[in-house]
Amino acid sequence: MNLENQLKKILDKKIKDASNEELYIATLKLCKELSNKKPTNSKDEKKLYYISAEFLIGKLLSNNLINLGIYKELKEILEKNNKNIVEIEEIENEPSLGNGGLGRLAACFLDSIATLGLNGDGIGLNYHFGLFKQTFKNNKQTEEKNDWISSDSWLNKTETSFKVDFKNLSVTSKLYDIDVIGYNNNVNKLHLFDIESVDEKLVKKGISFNQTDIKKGLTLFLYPDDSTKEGQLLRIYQQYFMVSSGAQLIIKEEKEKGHDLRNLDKHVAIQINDTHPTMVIPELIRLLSLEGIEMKEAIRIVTNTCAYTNHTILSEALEKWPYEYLNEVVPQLMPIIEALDAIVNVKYPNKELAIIDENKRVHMARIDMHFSHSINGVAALHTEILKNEELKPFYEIYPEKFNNKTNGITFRRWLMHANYELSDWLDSMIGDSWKKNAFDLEKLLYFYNDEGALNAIEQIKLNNKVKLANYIKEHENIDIDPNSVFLIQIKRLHEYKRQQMNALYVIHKYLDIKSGNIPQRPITCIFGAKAAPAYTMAKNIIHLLLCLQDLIKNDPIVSKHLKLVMVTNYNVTYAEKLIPACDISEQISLASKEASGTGNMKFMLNGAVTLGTEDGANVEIHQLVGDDNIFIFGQSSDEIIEHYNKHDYISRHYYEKDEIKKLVDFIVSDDVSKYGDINLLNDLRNELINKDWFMTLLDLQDYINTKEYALKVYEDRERWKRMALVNIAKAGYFSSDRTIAEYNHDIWKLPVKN
Ligand code: 26Q
Repeated sequence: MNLENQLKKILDKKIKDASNEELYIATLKLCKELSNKKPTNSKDEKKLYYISAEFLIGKLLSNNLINLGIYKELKEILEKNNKNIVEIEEIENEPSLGNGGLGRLAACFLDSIATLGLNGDGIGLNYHFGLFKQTFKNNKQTEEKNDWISSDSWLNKTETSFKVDFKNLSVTSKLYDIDVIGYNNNVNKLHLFDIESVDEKLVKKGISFNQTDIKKGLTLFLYPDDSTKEGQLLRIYQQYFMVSSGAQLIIKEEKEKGHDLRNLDKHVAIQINDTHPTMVIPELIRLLSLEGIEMKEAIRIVTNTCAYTNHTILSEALEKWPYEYLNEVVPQLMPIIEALDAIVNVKYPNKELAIIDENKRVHMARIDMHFSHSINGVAALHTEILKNEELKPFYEIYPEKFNNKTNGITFRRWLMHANYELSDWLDSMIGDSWKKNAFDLEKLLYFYNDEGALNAIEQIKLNNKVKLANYIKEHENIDIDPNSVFLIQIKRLHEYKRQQMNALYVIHKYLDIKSGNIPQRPITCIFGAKAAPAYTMAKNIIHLLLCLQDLIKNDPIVSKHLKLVMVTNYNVTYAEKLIPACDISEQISLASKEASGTGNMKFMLNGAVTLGTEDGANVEIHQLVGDDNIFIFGQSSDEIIEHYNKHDYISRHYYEKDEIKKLVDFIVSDDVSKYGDINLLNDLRNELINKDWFMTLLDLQDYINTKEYALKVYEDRERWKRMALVNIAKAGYFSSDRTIAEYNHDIWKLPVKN
């Protein structure tokens, strides 16, 4: 049956008579039907389980249509009936199952694992209200529950269910699956566990709820506030619930395949995405012991099965749970954690390596490093810093375990879907082999001096800017000029990412315009960021951005030349609109602090030029595009690490320098504070002057100078178009297909088909 008839059959009416809602549901059902007919992997193959607290998958409709190979055909059928696929896509709620880079990486990885035909499923949790929905009131961030699950969703209820025991209670886990459809390939699963007894009514106002009601509340939110003991215990409940359900699923599947659990490491690979799923190690050891395997042997099997990815070097993000908290929730794991600690202590009597420290805190990453066979960082620089600085004592004892896997992104979502105009144009110029072999994008270099090609790149960018301007008008009620230059910083709000430095640039530009220096072309600075609800300084930075947005909007002179837009509730869907429209990609973290970044790769792929520090994967972008196609500023990671070691950075010294003082003081001027809360602005200013742990003022002048230079180069349109072309052409390395092929070759060793 052809596609049109299939759709009509599900709809049970004519396409032209159906509403967008009806068409969305019908298309969703159609995808599920087609997905069911796709091949799954053979039962005997080795299988990967990618365990992660986050899977920031984004909307799935268009992605699934693309990967099923029917997007274009369906779009045409709908058009013929006067329907617009973009409007139908809007019906879908974006799943709120992640927070930032780590979660989006997990989603890109699932796409690539399925696309490469590898046998690998994801394991995570089905958070009913996800992270949170961000709104702004009085120029401050407020949080609301994100009620994303609708009656017709991609979640498929299964019959699979497990009992998960805690110290004082037991819960039943229920498994929901989402199909992960590979691009022209087979189908894997994202397994999301939920508690049977979940009760959404527990949440009364905003995102607050009784955190001690585990039976009702365990799967309500991702990263519930952990500023209290109850909050921390809830996180432990969540983590154990995830890994215990996951471990039981793995063992069940192995038994069904008739595999001997003593050969688990031959049949199964487990990737532990940061430390949140670490308890899977002691839990699997416990379960194997219950199956009659001797403890020592169980430890060997689990170590050979598990591999750990580190995503951060910020010490506050490395999880350390008080022994007593773990004991209060999962006492059954404690003898195992004690035994692992004892093994380590005997072999390596070095406090830095101990799992349980002198303050009786359990270092989760240390469990991972001792009892898995692979430890990887997520960009070349990051892995080097892990080896030589942060995890040095571990590198010394386990050099063979350390390896680098530079992150990647799926080009299906971040080019074919988000920027179909560029994608189609690339097909017409260089063929479509890049969709399976991303390095083929380099063929574009052939057109380096081709005026027609360069103009096409510029025109596509302009079209995307017009689309974004319309979207921002509709969603934020702010007018932006598509002919202005778009500078975009979109990522979680964190001091190390230095959105505050960008805000200080905006102040610089504001004052410059006020004093009569009119920029050659209007400048549009766009931000998108959520702050963790308990992270006060991050919220203060958002407050400053929103106040500046108002200040500029209400200034009839300045607003002709400068705009600041802080988009509301930045998420994957918003990123898909912002990234294709960007001219200058802001990647301005303090060198050594951003493990990799993946937004930087998405921008590059879409023809934006990076303005950044030598941090994370920016280093590799720089190497690929060369000095002429990127704007680098700021001190190097070696210099920064030295400042930390010598304690020689004193922000006040930088503050005292003339222009910087003026910019920092402007934060608390009447001009700004009339739009907000002077106390919050004061706190932010004081932080910058007296502490500035992430060295904003150190790099500020260099940042301002480099940004001014980038804006000047932007006016050399011929040069800029070539820069955009080189960035697109060199982005192939950042395909997550390449990353996943490396994980598989070095760590998982699953059979590769075709
Ligand atoms: C830790 C302790 C207690 C509570 C929460 C956490 C916690 C939560 C989330 C720690 C870390 C995260 C998320 C980290 C993350 O997203 N890291 C990003 O991972 C990306 C993919 O590798 C990198 O590109 C980014 O550089 C890195 O910041």
